[in-house]
Amino acid sequence: METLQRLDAASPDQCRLTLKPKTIPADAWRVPLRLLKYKTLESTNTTAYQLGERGSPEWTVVVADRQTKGRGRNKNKWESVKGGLWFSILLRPRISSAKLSILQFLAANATRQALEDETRLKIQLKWPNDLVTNRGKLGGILVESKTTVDKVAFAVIGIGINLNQRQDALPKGAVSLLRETRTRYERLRLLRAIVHTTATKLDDLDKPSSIMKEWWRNCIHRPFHVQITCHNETVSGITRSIDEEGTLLLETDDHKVRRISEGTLRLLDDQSG
Ligand code: BT5
Repeated sequence: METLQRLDAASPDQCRLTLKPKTIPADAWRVPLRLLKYKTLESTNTTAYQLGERGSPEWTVVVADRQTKGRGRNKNKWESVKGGLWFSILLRPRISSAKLSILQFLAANATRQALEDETRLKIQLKWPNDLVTNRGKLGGILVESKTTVDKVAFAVIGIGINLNQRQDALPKGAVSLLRETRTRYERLRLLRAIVHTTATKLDDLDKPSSIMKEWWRNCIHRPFHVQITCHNETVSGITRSIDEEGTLLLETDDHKVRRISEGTLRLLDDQSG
């Protein structure tokens, strides 16, 4: 509580607490969730990270109606107007920092499954961190962490889902659940489903191969013709598989196998392969 009041005082315009933090009993949420709900934040990941540094317990969840500095990977901007589901889960996983990359895939699996169960819409995954339908990008995941030597002090799983925004409020190439299903969704119900599914799947954190198998099974570009851009290099080919660290195996157009661990992937229209 005190921590939050200090956060509020630090930036009164950006950081307004709209609901008293409360711990919801484990039997209702499967985990002892502490849900902190804000009207406006710069980024739920930033607030969750600050709370992590100040010793907040795991399963502290920060949700905001809108974000003024929502972010994706590599300083990409994440459009976060009112109507979407923007939240971050603070975890303190007992894994080595080398295994952190798996959390992003686990969170993507959990989010995909929870949303599909709730909406009946077919949702797929796009490497490395996107949730998509066949018409565009529905959401994304951003995992940030604090590590000491090879241990993880805490990790923040940031999840952004376009929920009830109309098409004209969405960036280019994006879709919302409203647009895809013509139904409006209750934000906290979906949040709860995603947190619940994440908690269930976390039991398997030490089984990276089953996490990656599930991810690959639901991947939209398996095995399609894609283009991947990383820094100033662009390479195209067929995505053949993904390994236990989330590295993509690409069979390039000139039939070499490349292992790609970061980049932005685009599906090519021809879809050979
Ligand atoms: C992501 O980054 O897809 C991860 C996004 C994570 C957002 C959540 S919201 C809660 C938490 N707090 C934060 O500040 N972040 C997390 P990336 O793969 O880098 O994709 C970013 C790209 O997606 C942008 O460059 C745009 O092209 C596109 N984009 C931006 N906003 C979008 C939106 N609302 N819907 C779909 N695409 C979007």
